[in-house]
Amino acid sequence: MTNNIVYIGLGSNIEQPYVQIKNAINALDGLPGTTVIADSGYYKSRPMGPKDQPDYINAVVKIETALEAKDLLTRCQQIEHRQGRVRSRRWGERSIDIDVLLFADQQIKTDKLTVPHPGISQRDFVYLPLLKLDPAIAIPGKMALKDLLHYDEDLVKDESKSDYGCQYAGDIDR
Ligand code: A4P
Ligand code: MG
Repeated sequence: MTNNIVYIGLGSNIEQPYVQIKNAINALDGLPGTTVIADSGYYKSRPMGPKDQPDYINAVVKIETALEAKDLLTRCQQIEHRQGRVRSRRWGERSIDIDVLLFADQQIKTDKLTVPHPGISQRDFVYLPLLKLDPAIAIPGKMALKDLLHYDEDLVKDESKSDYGCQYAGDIDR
């Protein structure tokens, strides 16, 4: 069986976001044939989309998995469901959102799954934690993420001083 390296994005802004993220990471680690190898730590940012909702906590994890992409997505949606995810308005508040950002070097476009996730290079709450885990990471079919962003590497090393909306918010104790 082939194991693939996969990056998963997590976000939460209601019902104890720090706990939601930590619980979702532990749930990912418990999936069949799957191990969480590294996490980015917590990141905090103002909401993208409607402003009348709480700030978000986000994180990215690097996992190794024997699951296929579509099965991993189904498992992620089951974890969302178990953690009380309710689909409300677009870009609205949620207890947990789990997105498959990158799946090895695969490029997938089906009704249910687009990989690489199309929002990576527009969302600082995704690319900052992703670059922290792997500053040289490449987007399959494109180029190095940091080149895609015209990204200043100093900001990755010291995001507490960044001008970006997204700030590092502590280690995940898991
Ligand atoms: N889907 C397709 N590709 C993927 C993929 N790579 N990973 C499909 C996960 N799902 C994928 O998902 C809708 C459908 O996308 C799924 O059925 C799946 O088949 P969803 O989780 O219900 O909704 P969504 O795509 O997450 O869209 P939503 O909820 O409108 O918004 P976003 O884009 O997730 O944004 N602000 C901050 N600061 N931090 C945040 O994390 N998140 C959102 C939600 C808004 N503002 C935010 C944040
Ligand atoms: Mg989602």
